[in-house]
Amino acid sequence: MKLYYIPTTRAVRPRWLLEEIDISYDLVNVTMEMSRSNEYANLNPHGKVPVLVDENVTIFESAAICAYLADKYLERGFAPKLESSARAYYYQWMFYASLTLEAPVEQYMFHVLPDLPEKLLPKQAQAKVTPEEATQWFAKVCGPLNELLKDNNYLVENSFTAADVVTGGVLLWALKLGMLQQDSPVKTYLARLMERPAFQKADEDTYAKID
Ligand SMILES: N[C@@H](CCC(=O)N[C@@H](CS)C(=O)NCC(=O)O)C(=O)O
Repeated sequence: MKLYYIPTTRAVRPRWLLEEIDISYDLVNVTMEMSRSNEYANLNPHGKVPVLVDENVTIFESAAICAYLADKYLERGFAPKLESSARAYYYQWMFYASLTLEAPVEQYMFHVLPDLPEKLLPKQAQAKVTPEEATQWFAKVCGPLNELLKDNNYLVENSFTAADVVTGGVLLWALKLGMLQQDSPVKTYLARLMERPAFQKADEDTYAKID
């Protein structure tokens, strides 16, 4: 199994889950030059990370990779069983993290790191909202998370799943960008996730080298 990877990017999410599952994998460090090559376009037509290659499967999108891995190693308990109604909430938080929670964080990031390479989103669509607006937007979308995490340690049946990896990965960005200033159940939850040995193996302090 090969994970195409750049440190501190969304590629940290599947790496973290691979560490949780505790299987061996190869990490391929993708350079910007490599990500623009025709060869890499065969792996991900958008030239982005992460990509997972697992025998006959080549898959992009960080949340999809996490969902794929959690199901492939279902016996490790990182996804509810197919027949379980908890599966509905698992999907909810996976999609929420990728679509709803990440949007204001990405907009905020465009202000803090304006020179990050971005192959798809036109420049004028980046940082379209002010940092203050992004912060307010983020606070609103954190509402249901804060509510749930008042009484729970994890998102689905109070047990750690890939939905925590994807959500934690987005919150990690928010923390590193300085968006998580005030104490909240969400901040406590992230601190709990960051104590996990698998998280610590996948997380890196330094931002990816951009060439
Ligand atoms: N929705 C995709 C986003 C992938 C993505 O934008 N990856 C960034 C790193 S976080 C990237 O490769 N950027 C390089 C570029 O756009 O040139 C996912 O979650 O995998």
